[in-house]
Amino acid sequence: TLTAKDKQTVKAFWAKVSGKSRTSAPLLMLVVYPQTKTYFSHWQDQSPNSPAARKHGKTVMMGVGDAVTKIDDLKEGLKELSELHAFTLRVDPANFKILSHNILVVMAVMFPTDFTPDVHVSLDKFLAAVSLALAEKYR
Ligand code: HNI
Repeated sequence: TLTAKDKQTVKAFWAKVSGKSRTSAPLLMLVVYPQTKTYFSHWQDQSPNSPAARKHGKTVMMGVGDAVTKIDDLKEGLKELSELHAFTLRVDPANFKILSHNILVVMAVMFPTDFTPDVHVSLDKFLAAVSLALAEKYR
């Protein structure tokens, strides 16, 4: 579970980096884990750098930012987003782990100074909690 210190660490880190790293993690996911592209077959341009991919990357990272504001009750806060991914989009929840990993990698590379061991641990825990909340409606 996320401690008060984890929450504080995640909020402070996100406040610093949000806006500067809008699309990179979802794009990296499409490149490094090409199987995740199956969910985006409706895009005309399948390259990870296409306008649709960039726009979606931004949407997802805004979603993570929104989750930061709901950090005290992620299950309730992400209920509708979970329903969307479970029933409408039918995204395999294993992909949430893949995306979380890519977010950590991108943050570590882009913000090596701010990405301290404390931030690494707290952000990892937060993303796991977000993934769990998003997977909530699958059962
Ligand atoms: Ni996800 C749409 C947030 C992980 C596939 N996703 C969204 C939207 C948000 C969002 C916000 C837009 C909702 C709307 O239109 O109302 N997605 C998130 C978050 C995570 C996540 C916060 C995890 C941290 N999504 C994933 C993963 C996949 C994924 C891992 C697949 C690999 N998402 C989608 C697809 C859509 C989507 C597909 C619809 C896109 C479209 O073009 O219609």
